[in-house]
Amino acid sequence: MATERTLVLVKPDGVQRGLVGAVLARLEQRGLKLIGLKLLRMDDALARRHYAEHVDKPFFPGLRDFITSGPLVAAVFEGANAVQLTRNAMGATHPLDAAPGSIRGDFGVDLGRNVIHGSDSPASGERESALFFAPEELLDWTRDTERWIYE
Ligand code: IDP
Ligand code: MG
Repeated sequence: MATERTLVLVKPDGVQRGLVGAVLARLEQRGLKLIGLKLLRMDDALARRHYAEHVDKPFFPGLRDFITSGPLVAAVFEGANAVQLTRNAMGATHPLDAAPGSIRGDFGVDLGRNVIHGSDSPASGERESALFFAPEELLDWTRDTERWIYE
């Protein structure tokens, strides 16, 4: 099984609403391994790089204003199938379509306030992790519970 990395952001709405612990707990409890974590505020340049696929879309100015509006939490989780596991835990992009039990399905109601970002592919996970973290900020550590999470 291929080990993947995914970049997770608890967006400014999640930080403002005190949901950082609740959001990260779900991924941690699922069995994903945390290898990087920080609180930061995105600037316009980082927003444009992170959301490169969306910069020309009509909703980008609103998305940029929101994502740069205050602190967010950036985390990198690692594990087999980390990208898909995280996307499933997040739920659909619009909280209205997100299943109950998913993060967006439990904590959000509005498309532009959907609490969490997670990378959409292993390649995006690598690219986005490198935007937010220097190589030495992503820790290579041995988790002692590994054999109770993977057969
Ligand atoms: P994702 O976050 O589920 O990967 P994307 O399509 O990559 O969804 O969109 C990135 C983010 O841009 C969404 O999470 C949402 O916050 C915002 N967004 C996407 N589409 C719209 C829209 O039509 N109006 C406003 N915001 C949008
Ligand atoms: Mg996306």
